[in-house]
Amino acid sequence: MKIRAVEPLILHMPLTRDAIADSTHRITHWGVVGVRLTTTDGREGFGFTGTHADLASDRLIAACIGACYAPLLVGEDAHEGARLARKLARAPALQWVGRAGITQLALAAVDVALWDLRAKAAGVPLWALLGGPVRERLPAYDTDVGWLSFSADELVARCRHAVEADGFRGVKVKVGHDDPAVDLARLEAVRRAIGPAPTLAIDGNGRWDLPTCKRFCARAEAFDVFWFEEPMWYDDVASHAALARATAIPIALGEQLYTIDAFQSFLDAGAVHWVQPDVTRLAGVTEFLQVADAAHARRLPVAPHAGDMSQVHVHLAYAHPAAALLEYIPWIRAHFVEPIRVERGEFLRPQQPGAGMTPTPDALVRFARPLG
Ligand code: 0YR
Ligand code: MG
Repeated sequence: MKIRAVEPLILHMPLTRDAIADSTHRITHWGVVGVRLTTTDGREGFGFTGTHADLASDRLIAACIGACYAPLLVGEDAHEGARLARKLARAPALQWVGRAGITQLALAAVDVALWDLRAKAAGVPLWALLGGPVRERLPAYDTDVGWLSFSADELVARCRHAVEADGFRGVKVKVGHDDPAVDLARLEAVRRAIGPAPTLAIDGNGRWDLPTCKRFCARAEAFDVFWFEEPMWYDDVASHAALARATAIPIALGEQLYTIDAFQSFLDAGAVHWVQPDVTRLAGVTEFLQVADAAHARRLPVAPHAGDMSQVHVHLAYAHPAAALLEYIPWIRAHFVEPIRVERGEFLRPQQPGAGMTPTPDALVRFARPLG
């Protein structure tokens, strides 16, 4: 299964609503930026990272794939997964300029595409190639009901609908207003509306500082918060460790961490309880599995972050024993050959061979943006 061609791709897929915001970002499209690998025996493997559809930086990721990773891949046998992963991750020139940011997002996409090729060649879904399933059911939690851009009334109505009508066992609500009292009032209203049983997680997207988080958590504990995700700046291990000691609310993070080393720092410091690796920001499936194993070794649960809108993570979560639940955001599912599906609050297990990242032929044309 020799790699013949490496073709970078930029797809900008519109959200299923006009725009959404968290404490830090406001977006209208999801950026699906990555690669199509073609083999000499005619197979195609797809892998993508996830972005906020900023064309200028998306072009840097695509250019990195085309200029830096393609020469390392062409002519290689895609079956030699471990050797290739090491070759890509340790390429001297890229090690010098990379290990995070643009180069790592590019590597994530390439690694996923290689796994996609291998699963397709084996004729099985990725979860089966990885030895799964390890579980019968995979609960979903709904992120798409909790945006900061929703009014309090809309937020409450959507959360109630998610648990009462759609059968989700949990929701996630964004926090991070300038005045945390606004968030406390929104949380109180959501908890009152959904009742005591559903899980209620919150996500700060890194906006607040330690004193703000300590005061906020002392009051938020009354609403039985399932986890507080990215309460503070993404790389700040010491502050997260301090907050973890100060509050009964579990800490979740990982969507902005690029390496297993970064995860180890948080794990060593006792600064994270819910581990949230993202296959689109780590070095793909390869490093995702390493992080999930590291979490598992500490008996900590994994809840992957959906930079891939869970198209790949649904496979990984069905195959890894530490993965306890998975984020659901349905914006772009319709544009993949096998869309993720949630019924009565649980992800269905994918059935088609591959890693789940093959866009529909229509999506490949309709959402393509020029590479330069
Ligand atoms: C929108 N999920 C997240 C989205 C999401 C962000 O900016 O990208 O909220 O990545 O935090 O848990
Ligand atoms: Mg988040």
